[in-house]
Amino acid sequence: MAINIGTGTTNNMIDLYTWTTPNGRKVSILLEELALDYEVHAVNIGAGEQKTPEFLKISPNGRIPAIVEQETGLALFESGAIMLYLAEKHGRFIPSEPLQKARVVEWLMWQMGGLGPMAGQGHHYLHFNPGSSEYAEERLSTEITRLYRVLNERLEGRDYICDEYSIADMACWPWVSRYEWHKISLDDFPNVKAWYLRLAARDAVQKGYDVPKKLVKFH
Ligand SMILES: N[C@@H](CCC(=O)N[C@@H](CS)C(=O)NCC(=O)O)C(=O)O
Repeated sequence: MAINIGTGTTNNMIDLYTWTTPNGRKVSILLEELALDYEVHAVNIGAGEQKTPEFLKISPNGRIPAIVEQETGLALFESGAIMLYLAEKHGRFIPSEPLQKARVVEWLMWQMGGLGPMAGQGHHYLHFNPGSSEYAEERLSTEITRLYRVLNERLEGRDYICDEYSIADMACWPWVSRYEWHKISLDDFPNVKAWYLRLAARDAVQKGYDVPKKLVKFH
């Protein structure tokens, strides 16, 4: 994999290292919403490309997503950190007013520390390896259902998770898009369902969801 480590140039291209997973899609959806120039580098996590010494130079935790911003030379991993950086830099999808901003960060952290890790483990036990651990299935299913309930309650009377469409919505949406893997019926969570369809109707969400388009490397 060719890693293009930024050195600080006039080139405002962002290199996005990603795969067809919720954490990757969070960032491609934001890049689409911000209408930024970015080049997609598919990192096949099934083939272990995320653990190569070259990739670890920009993502030392050995996971996607990561970006390299050519203009500044910044290499950044952790989807939440990437989203905060890009949203703040471009002054969009995160409020500047501290109290409102805290609310967006709160729900972003809820996704990073709750929905993402629990649903991610759920993919292993509920979707890919059902029957391998009754205990894990029961525990994850209970917790994931609880998290959908929390989101459903938050969305009561709201179009978006916070006052306006924000990175909190973009962070949660690709996880909820795997509701079938979570053995969740969105009909049981009507506010989540309405929000899910509201975001699905956005062009940027559809485009960002579709990254990388092909399951082959394209540098
Ligand atoms: N907290 C990290 C989690 C990243 C993560 O778990 N990425 C997964 C794909 S969604 C990955 O790269 N898995 C490959 C592996 O575990 O080796 C983030 O939000 O960026």
